[in-house]
Amino acid sequence: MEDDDLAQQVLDVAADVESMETRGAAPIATAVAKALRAQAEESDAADVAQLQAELRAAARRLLATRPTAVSLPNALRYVLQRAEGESVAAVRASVDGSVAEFCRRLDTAKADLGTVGANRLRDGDRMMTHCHSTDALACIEAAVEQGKSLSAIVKETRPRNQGHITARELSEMGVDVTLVVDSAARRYMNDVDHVLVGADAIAADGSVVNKIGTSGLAVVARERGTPVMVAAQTLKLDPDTLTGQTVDIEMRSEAEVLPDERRADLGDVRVENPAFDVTPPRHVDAIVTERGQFPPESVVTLMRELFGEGPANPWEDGP
Ligand code: RUB
Repeated sequence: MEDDDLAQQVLDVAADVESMETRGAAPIATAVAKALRAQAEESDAADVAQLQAELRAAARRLLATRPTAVSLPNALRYVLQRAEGESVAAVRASVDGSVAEFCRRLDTAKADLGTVGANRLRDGDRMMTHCHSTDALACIEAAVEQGKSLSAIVKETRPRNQGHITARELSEMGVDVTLVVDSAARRYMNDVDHVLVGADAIAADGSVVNKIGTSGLAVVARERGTPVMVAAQTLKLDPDTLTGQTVDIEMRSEAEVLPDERRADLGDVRVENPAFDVTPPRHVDAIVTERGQFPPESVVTLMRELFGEGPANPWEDGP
């Protein structure tokens, strides 16, 4: 199936995820689920098999955008596994229903996770954050709503400075914010009570894949005895890792690190821009989810409960 045959919303969502116009696990998951719904609504498939094939093709296009964010395949899985029915209209209705249910669950999950995370934060605590995580911010927001007064050291998070979004949102919540460059993390580690980050994917062994720089931050935190808390909905659990696969780390454009006009001044240098890194479970104290908090080594139990022994890839065409 050619791109031309896909619903315009599928192509637009794919472009927005690729360019990071849409970013963060929940916004990505919501956008791709709704794009599948648009594909179902706009399709003029003659029969159920054709509509299901179109949905699989749309899912493959969406899947090709960002390789690390596991919320994306998990959202596609949720909708595709339920895209069944006796007629085209019935499949369409089931896609519509499952997208609505998926989005409802995401909202509830974020609120429940926030309450769990907030319980770890005490009045007067200071956190250090990295990147911008809606799950991490949900914990802080819930703590603020409980009447706790909090402050934060916010790392700017080169190269795309998502820390600026965190700084603005925390400050709007009434949190006292200090923005620092990434390399100042160790300098400020003695002044914080928690490192609080999100995750793009969590592997079966409890490793946390998050924005580049998280693993170094966790090492520094461990050196100083500062607890590292990872806020991540169960949507971030990567079922592919149950069968031994590793998480793909997205490499992004070199121009994000060094604009072309500056690069010419530096001569013949290689530039690399990995978007994420892997923090081993021994450097993480707790993974906070909507199902409660877990030591990283035990998330595998939760993963088996939610996904069974291995993943399904419902976007693949049959033999
Ligand atoms: C974002 C990032 C965030 C996680 C979690 O990276 O690393 O920490 O996605 O975010 P990018 P959330 O900006 O490259 O997508 O909790 O909002 O899902």
